Amino acid sequence: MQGAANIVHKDTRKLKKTPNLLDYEKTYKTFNWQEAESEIDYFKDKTLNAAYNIVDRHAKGKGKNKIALFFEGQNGEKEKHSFLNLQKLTNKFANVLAFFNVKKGDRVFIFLPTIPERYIAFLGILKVGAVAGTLFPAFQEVALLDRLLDSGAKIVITNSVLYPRIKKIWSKLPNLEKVIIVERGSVIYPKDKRIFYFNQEMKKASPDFKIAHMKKDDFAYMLYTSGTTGKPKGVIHAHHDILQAVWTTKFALDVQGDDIYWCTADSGWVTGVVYGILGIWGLGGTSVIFEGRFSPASWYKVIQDYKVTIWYTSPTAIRMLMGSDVAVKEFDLSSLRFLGSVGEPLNPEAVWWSLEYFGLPFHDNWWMTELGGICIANFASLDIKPGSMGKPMPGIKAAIIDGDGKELPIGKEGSLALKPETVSSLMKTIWKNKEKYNSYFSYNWYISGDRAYQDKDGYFWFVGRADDVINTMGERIGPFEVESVLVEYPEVVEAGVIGKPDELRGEIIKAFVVLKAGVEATEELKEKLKDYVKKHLAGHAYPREIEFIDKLPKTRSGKIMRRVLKAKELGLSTGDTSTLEDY
Ligand code: 6R9
Repeated sequence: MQGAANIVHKDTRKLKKTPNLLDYEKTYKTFNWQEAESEIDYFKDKTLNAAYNIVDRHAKGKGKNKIALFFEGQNGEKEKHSFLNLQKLTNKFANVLAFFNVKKGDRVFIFLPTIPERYIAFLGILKVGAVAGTLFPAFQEVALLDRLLDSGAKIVITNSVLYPRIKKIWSKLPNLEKVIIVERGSVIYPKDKRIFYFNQEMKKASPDFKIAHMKKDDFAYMLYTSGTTGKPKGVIHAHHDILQAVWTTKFALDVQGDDIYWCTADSGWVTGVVYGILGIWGLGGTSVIFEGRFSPASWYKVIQDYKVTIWYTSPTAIRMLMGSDVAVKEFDLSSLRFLGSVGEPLNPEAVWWSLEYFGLPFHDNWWMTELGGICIANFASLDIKPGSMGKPMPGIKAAIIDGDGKELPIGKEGSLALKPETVSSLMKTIWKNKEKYNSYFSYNWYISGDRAYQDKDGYFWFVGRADDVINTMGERIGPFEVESVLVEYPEVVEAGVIGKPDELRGEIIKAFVVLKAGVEATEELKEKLKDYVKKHLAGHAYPREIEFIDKLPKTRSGKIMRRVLKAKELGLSTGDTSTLEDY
């Protein structure tokens, strides 16, 4: 592999392994999702279960003793589970849920750090046919209440450290019947008849379970995601969505038989679900799960100790590694053979840096929670144009369109859209919000909300979001969610929140805050407001910058014009302000 001019050229004969997808053009022309079905298993009655594909089918055959999961805890404790073992544990947990009367379609949420129980719980939920919801451990009561109330979650699985946040809001959650506390680490036993303990229940449960037979489009998991307005929306994915997860893990992440794979994403994020659970185990691969905190040394050590070959991470993490003094040379990272990145634009420097330091380039890829799997990618066999998201996954039709749904010519910037019927893992609905679901589609296209263009060689280039959604450290945050929490603070009248470009984090959250008359605008108050958002919404969704202003720009109908705030912040023209209230 060599970097010449602006392209990373690949010679596939020189790669450590021949890529699964060797001839992109040919495969793109011939691939179809019907034939691709051979990669997943159905029951005799033509139903399926994603968890059967993820665990049970591998636990049956020759690979039953293969390690599915290597776990390293925050205190260095180590654990490993074969597929056979994972089958027993997930069956047991499915029995626990069945005993608690969890039925097909019930929502069960997981609020845990990166520990094996999180994965066991997720798969147990799928096995009973319930809908699994995942939550970031950074969530505080506002974020939790929004999600647990809207979804009507029946059971939450958490631990003693996180449980107090649930306790605070439980009285507002009429559907929440029980909480299961995982004992790993320290455990407090609150006196409450509605609380149960993971290991205690698992001990009583049988390792045999009759897995639920699900229809293709029956719901499997849900994830809340942010838009410009309103509360987060519950994106629903089905059991059959495993098909795209498996094929993209094969093609876009190039996972093969004996690879050791590490997806660093938290399962509160769609990447952690699809590529931390569905894809890798759907293929029968070995995955590393690391609970420890991020630091360049701790991450390099994971790669070294577990001889990680495939590493899927995000641009902010890569930039933090680039900015650190910890020399890559101090570690033996020679096991690595393929690097992937997702979540936000991967700047070209990051690709050149990784080529220099790891001898391998990062492969950027693009998709969204709603899409359920990678849709555009830099593939192992293709040259990389650093800064580009790559080409469409075989099976998927992507295009740049104008406002009338017409495809734009090469080089023209427009709306990045996909033909919905070609995205096998496309969301099935938005929970209790059909109107929102319908709003994603027009002129027979799925509209991503991203602006992009395609070059003459078919590579897609990201330009920006078409809406006000903020992408900080790869995480989508709706300005409205942050504004809502800020205005709860007694001294605040109103707030407008934008994403401000940031070299490390992609964007940071910046809040413009209007204070009540007579309140002094101090630095101390800024810190208090930051803390307030951290404590009530989520540890990572707080405004790193706050500016006090007298008045927010608003439309005549009273909507905050975040576009104007942003333009002002960046020193750009404010554009058309004819709908603006006198400003
Ligand atoms: C998987 C995931 C989706 C939004 C998406 C876009 C941004 C994702 C990107 C990227 C530039 C990439 N995004 N990948 N932007 N280059 N390679 O990230 O899902 O959290 O739903 O976010 O993230 O704006 O529309 P999700």
